[in-house]
Amino acid sequence: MNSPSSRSQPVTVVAQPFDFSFDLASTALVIIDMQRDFIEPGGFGESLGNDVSLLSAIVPACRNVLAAWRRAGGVVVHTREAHEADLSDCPPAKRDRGKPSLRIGDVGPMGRILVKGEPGNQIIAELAPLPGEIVIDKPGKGAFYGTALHTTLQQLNISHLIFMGVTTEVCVQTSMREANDRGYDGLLLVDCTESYFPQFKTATIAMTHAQGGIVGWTATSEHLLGTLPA
Ligand code: C5J
Repeated sequence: MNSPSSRSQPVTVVAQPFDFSFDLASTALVIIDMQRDFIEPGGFGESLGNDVSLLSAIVPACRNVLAAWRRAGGVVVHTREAHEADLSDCPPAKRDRGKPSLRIGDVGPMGRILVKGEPGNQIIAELAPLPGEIVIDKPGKGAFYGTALHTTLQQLNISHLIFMGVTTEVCVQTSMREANDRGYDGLLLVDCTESYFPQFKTATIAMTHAQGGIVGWTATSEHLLGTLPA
């Protein structure tokens, strides 16, 4: 990890709708819900009838960014969509929505669906959190709803967020919008996010950077990596 003094140079990423500038010391990499429940067969994603193989395609790109960000000494936040074992934080409306073959809390091949501590609720091995990295268990789609994320980021003087993860139009977009409303500048890495519906990913990217970046910025991981130490 680099020393804090080498982390204070502002850098600029080629992005849409215009360049995104950030200072590593005040920027966090936020990795949304790269958990087995969404990416591997037998989890929540598949129980809703989705083809989960689409999502695993982004893992190598996410891994590259995470490795480079760690080398640079940047703050890393991992989130998981995760409920208490007694489901006290899961409204019946959420549990019943979509009539999934396995509902939240039901026992599936990877343990109880979207329940804290279960095998399926763990972040995939390729992106597993390191000691000291922030892990946020979130009961909603957005990373700020019902969590300490905003307080934690404020304590670290973080003002800029770089987003990766799944799914683009659900938890990633919701989190970016929540961040935007709280005053953060957010950048979405387009090759490090995926949806079960390719057209929804395309639409989310477009609506994020439309109207002068009404939700935030979008860029490729290649452009971000070009700004980080090799
Ligand atoms: C969904 C998520 N799609 N992480 N969760 O239910 O996007």
